[in-house]
Amino acid sequence: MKLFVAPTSPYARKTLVFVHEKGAADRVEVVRVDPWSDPPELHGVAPAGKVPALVTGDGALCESWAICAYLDSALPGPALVPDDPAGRFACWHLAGFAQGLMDAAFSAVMETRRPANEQSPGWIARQIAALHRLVAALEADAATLDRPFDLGALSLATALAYLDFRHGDLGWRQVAPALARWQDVAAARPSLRATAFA
Ligand SMILES: N[C@@H](CCC(=O)N[C@@H](CS)C(=O)NCC(=O)O)C(=O)O
Repeated sequence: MKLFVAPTSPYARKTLVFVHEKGAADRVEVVRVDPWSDPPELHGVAPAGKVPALVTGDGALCESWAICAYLDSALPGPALVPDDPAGRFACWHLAGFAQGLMDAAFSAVMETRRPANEQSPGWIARQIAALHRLVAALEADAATLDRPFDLGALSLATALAYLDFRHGDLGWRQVAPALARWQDVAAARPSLRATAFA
């Protein structure tokens, strides 16, 4: 299998962390591309032109959560999407919040990359407001994070690492100390250390 990634993409990093947590890094060929330069090899498998994209014997897959869900059964290693209904709900609940956090954080960064006269301060403020709401909700529920490091947890750890990487100025650690403590433990895992943003 081939996994197209970019070194600063939180969505791509989520899939890389997932592969490492499965203990299956040797089963996936990682192809680094710059999606913003429109590489034909990426467009050939992922017409949307986004990373991550996974090429499998069954065909190509896009969307980080779909790639992880597919890899959970396609790769050996521990199940990272729980089978039991309660565990499964908790996993997808957290994965959804983490995706929202990534979307808000990434979208705010992308807006600042546009030419100055095309940027919308209102749009950036809307994304940052969503980010703060998500961090507050996660902090309020931090006690529930004491659970297996499944797809939901690794998605959250990757999203929070992206906040540290791109939004350190927002001070999320100060307003969410329990979440920050959880993140410090998660960030020390070999899967997170092996996939740092570059
Ligand atoms: N919802 C997608 C988001 C993927 C995404 O936005 N990837 C960015 C990099 S972080 C990208 O490749 N953007 C290129 C583009 O929009 O042209 C996922 O979860 O995989």
